[in-house]
Amino acid sequence: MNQPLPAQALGAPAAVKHPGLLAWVSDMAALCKPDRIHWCDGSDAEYQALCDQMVAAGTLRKLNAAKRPNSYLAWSDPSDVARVEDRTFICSQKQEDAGPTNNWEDPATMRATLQPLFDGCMKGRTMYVVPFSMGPLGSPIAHVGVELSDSPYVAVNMKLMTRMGSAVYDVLGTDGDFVPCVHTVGAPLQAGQADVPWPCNPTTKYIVHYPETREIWSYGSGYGGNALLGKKCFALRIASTMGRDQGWLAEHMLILGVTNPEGKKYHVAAAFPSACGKTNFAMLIPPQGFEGWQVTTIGDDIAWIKPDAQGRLRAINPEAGYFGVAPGTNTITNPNCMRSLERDVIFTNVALTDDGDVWWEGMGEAPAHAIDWQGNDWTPAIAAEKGTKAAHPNARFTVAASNNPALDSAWDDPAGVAIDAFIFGGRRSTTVPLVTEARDWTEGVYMAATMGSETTAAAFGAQGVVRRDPFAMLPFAGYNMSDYFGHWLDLGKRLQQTGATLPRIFTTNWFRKGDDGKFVWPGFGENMRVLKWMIERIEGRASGQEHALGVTPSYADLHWQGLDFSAEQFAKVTSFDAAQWRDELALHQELFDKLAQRLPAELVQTKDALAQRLAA
Ligand code: O2Y
Ligand code: MN
Repeated sequence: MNQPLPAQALGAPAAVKHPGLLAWVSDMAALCKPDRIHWCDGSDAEYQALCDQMVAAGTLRKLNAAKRPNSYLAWSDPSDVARVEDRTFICSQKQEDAGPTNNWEDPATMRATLQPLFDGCMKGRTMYVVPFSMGPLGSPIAHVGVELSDSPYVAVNMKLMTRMGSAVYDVLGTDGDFVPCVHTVGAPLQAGQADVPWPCNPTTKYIVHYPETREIWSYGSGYGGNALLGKKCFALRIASTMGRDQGWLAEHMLILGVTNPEGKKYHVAAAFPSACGKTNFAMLIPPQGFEGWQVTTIGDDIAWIKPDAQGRLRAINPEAGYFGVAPGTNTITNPNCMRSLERDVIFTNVALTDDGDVWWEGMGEAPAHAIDWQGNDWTPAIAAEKGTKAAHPNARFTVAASNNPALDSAWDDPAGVAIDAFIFGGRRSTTVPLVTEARDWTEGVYMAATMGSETTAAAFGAQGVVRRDPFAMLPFAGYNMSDYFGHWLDLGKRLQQTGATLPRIFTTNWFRKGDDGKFVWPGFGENMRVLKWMIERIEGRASGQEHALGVTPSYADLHWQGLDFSAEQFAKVTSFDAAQWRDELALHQELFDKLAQRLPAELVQTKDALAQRLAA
């Protein structure tokens, strides 16, 4: 039996006054058996020292400071490059509470499986104690977590991605709540054994959530969402269950501020599955013809949304940085993002150029020579001959939000921002119009529940298959998806009863293709035209046409200055075909069959009403 270390032997800083936190760290140290414990203070000096240590260990390369100041490049083990959905578990007491879309395991069984894996898992390594706040420190919408990890890469990424450091101990005081997160790369070192640049466990990975006790245990991977436990594990899976129990929402949504030329500001939260241009939308620059309009970023990936005393939904970005996909990002698709990446960045799995900078597919002109993400020579000729990518398709950048030139002035406001509209977007080459407004909350929840996206080769290996991704939360809901729909419906009902005005709900699809197989809608900054229509719908000044699916703009309802886009092209992206929609409804029914056990009756009624309108 492991003996917990006495608190004083843990080396905890004086600021830690929380007996529960000390006891837990002591227990975990006794289990994981690290050689050392390092309590992170979140300082710049600590960040620098950890980066220097990882450069010496070969985990990071320092980039050319003249080209990319204070920036680093990591190459992961080729087996450890993305979130592992098939190794991600929701271990609720009852299987029905995890629902049919999550991997479930009985908590006691899972604990018995993990116990021997974690026993001694940090031998030869340092256990980093990483205190972090998801959201502005002390905000009523924020919550605290503490991650124990044997990866210094995790510690530095957590500094960029969260409010990490000593101030969190003050927020915790002696008895504040925190979500305990334990992470190990699952590669203990025997005495004298040399380390590798990217330790991980090539065969065994577990990303485990215990929603009832609000714990996260992650084993075997050092990459992204598997290891930076504040992000998908806490801010979505655990937080969504907290939201269900406490009456709020944890959503896979970016948050934007939109200010019109009269200076009136609105806030929208938008959910998009992967490969739908979410980061581009989060950093949208209004195009020509939109002088006087301003779009600012509050968050790029996750929103925590709580009703205030007046029943208005207020949102914060629980994160403090961006962990975005590099490939495809360039000065045309996302100029603000490229400016954010000019300095102070950790890149993972992009290519290293001969002048000590980075490159990825879709960044711009290819270098004559580079070292690819696996450490091999790469040239355009090698790429043409062997199809080798310089950067892994899921290569990432980690950068603090403060680097974003379009950062919203209220992004760090503890009170959050009042949400005026929700947007749910998918990637569909046919069937789904450019934009549709829901007539009411229930219809909006139906639209979000049934949203789907065509898979891209980069993401899933097969192309063009429609994958249902309700609310873009399929891999991230920490509980039964049908209960999640019910929670949205109940919250809407409850707020309406208080007399509060609910946010409007819209769906979008930027990805309709013409007969030539090319996208019809120009996308990127031009999405502003749709955003403006939404804002003017909220203000009651834009008209729209009501039809079977909801309300859509006609050609004259959108602002076209600065873009040559004909009424015929517009018809191609907004038209819908009743026969195609009858097929679509059959696919909605497939989803509902899968989720039948606790599916709210309102959604079935909404589907039936839609079917009747389509038949009329
Ligand atoms: O593959 C990973 O570990 C990262 S996944 C990710 C990262 C940032 C934002 N969103 C996502 C996602 O999968 O939705
Ligand atoms: Mn995401």
